[in-house]
Amino acid sequence: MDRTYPDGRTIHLSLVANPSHLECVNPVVAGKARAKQFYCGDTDDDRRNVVPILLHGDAAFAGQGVVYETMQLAGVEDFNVGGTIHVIVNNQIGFTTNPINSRSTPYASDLGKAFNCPIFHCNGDDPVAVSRALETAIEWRHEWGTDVIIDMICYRRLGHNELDQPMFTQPKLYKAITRHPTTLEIYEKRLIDEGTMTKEEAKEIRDFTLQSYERDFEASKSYQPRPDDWLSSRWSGFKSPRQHSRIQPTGVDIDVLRFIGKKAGEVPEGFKLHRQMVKIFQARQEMAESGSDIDWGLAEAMAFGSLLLEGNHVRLTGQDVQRGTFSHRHAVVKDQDSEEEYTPLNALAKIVNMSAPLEERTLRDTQAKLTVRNSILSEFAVLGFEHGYSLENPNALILWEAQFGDFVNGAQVMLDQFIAAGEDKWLRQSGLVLLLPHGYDGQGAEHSSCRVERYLQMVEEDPHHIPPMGKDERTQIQRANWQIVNCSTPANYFHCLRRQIHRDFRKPMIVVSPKNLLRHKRCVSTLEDMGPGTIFHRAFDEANPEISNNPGNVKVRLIIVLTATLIVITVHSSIVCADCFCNSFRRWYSALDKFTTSSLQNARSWNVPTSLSSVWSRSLLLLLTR
Ligand SMILES: Cc1ncc(C[n+]2csc(CCOP(=O)(O)OP(=O)(O)O)c2C)c(N)n1
Ligand SMILES: [Mg+2]
Repeated sequence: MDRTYPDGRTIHLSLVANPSHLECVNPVVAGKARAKQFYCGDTDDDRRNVVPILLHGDAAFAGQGVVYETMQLAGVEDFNVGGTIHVIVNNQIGFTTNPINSRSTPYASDLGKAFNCPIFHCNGDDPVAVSRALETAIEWRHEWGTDVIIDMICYRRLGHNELDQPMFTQPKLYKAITRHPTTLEIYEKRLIDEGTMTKEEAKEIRDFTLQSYERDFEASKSYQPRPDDWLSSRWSGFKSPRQHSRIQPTGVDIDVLRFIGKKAGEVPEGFKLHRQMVKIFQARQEMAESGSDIDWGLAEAMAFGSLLLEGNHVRLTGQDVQRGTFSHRHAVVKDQDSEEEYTPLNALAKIVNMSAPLEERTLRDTQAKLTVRNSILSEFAVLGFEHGYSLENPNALILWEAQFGDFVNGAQVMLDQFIAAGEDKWLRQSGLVLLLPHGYDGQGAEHSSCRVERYLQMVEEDPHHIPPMGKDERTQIQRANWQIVNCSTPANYFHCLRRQIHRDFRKPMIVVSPKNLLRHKRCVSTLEDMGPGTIFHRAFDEANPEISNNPGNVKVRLIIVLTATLIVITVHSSIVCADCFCNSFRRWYSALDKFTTSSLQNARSWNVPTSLSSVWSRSLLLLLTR
């Protein structure tokens, strides 16, 4: 919604879709606001001009932990939005629960004390006082760039909803409320008594306002959302699930890849790398030069770097993502004397300001900015923030990485309410990528499984319908709610990251990401695997020529898809790597869940050949043959 003021100033208001889960929208609003600031140009003025405003209930503000998590982001680099205005509509009740049972602190707003926020307690029955408090809050936010809280003390006149009878639970309070005049009556009387307006003028304003509410209410009954309602300015040209988007190659010119690879292993003159890092960077240079043995970290750098050179912003956050939990990424390195930071992939070309026109951003000698930032130790708020960030601009690769995939369930509300269901509920697309380290490889309890079965279970596909798979008619991914990939080669990971941007639609992607494959000698790719004309592979075919050359000998009885460190060898078995889950895999998977779990526990005693189990440890499509 846009509003122009008499002096010519315009204000654009965006309302973020808000699920029933109270307060979970907070980090989404902050992330979307941060993205707007970034794409405007990210100056101090841009920060001032985009203002997140959150409306809270008193009980929810005090009780929901995500409020704290979001406020904790307020001062952190790359999450700082220059202050959020919090308005607590403090009706002194939460459904039927009294304040004494809702919190341990005297005021609903007391959380703000932990962050030194100014808190304005004001009387909701005095609209002028509320309006002054809001104006002061905005001035404070513009001057100091911190969060501000308005605690508007008021009351609830009726029950929580139409069925609720508040006298059941707060009889004394609601008797008093029944006798109390409404805010409108109090304010009208005040204006008339002091001579600001006549009774007739007051009635005229009231009737005019109520009529406009009535008109809109009536209009809402026949309102039909249009399929392209999700298109906001930056999204024009993107396709809805009903419009077909063709498969596009995601390969990149070999020389460009080699250039990015070398840059990813380079620091400026005089920058003092740790001596082990020197070796790691040298290895990167050698991999890029030879074009072979490219490991996971370098393939990721090549995906990021190529997208940046094409003018797409790339942003990755999560706990310890700069180095990478498993020390494979090194997207940001530190000088051993000064602790100065250096981000190799921001030195590929001249960084353009994201507010520049597209033609300028895609010039040959320019690149978009890479942001790789370690986050606060939260899953809920940080994933929500990145989801909000991803909604703003489709030409950006936004990723969030869990420390271990197991911890992502701290953000379950975000997955259930926003990421799995957002497109269907609100016609809003998001290309957010979740990297979830997964694998039963000895790191102990709660460090082994991203619970891929949960994502598979939440795929919104009709299990009885196998969609056409032809290259020119495939719309399966467009119609599903998200994608789940379990890449077993660095090149396939490279392609699926690039594919997120080189499409005419956006879809969240869950990457079951590796731990021990990050440095496995056989888990490598070549530059050719990422070169011109190459694309993402949904599955890899049988690698053993003895089997692939004699298909007549293979009679498939059972196919099991696994994502764990396990291999079951029967006398005649054949193993194929599955890099993408679809419909049918999901059904097999859930049917065989029990089997795989018990096999996992027994795997050691089965004397699994280690060479095989470690190579294909994470992604198995096991064909048991007669
Ligand atoms: C996370 C979550 N838990 C529970 C509910 C159910 N619920 C809906 S409203 C409400 C009370 C909210 O009280 P308050 O925050 O004071 O807001 P008010 O309704 O008084 O404006 C509850 C518990 C919910 N919507 N979300
Ligand atoms: Mg309340």
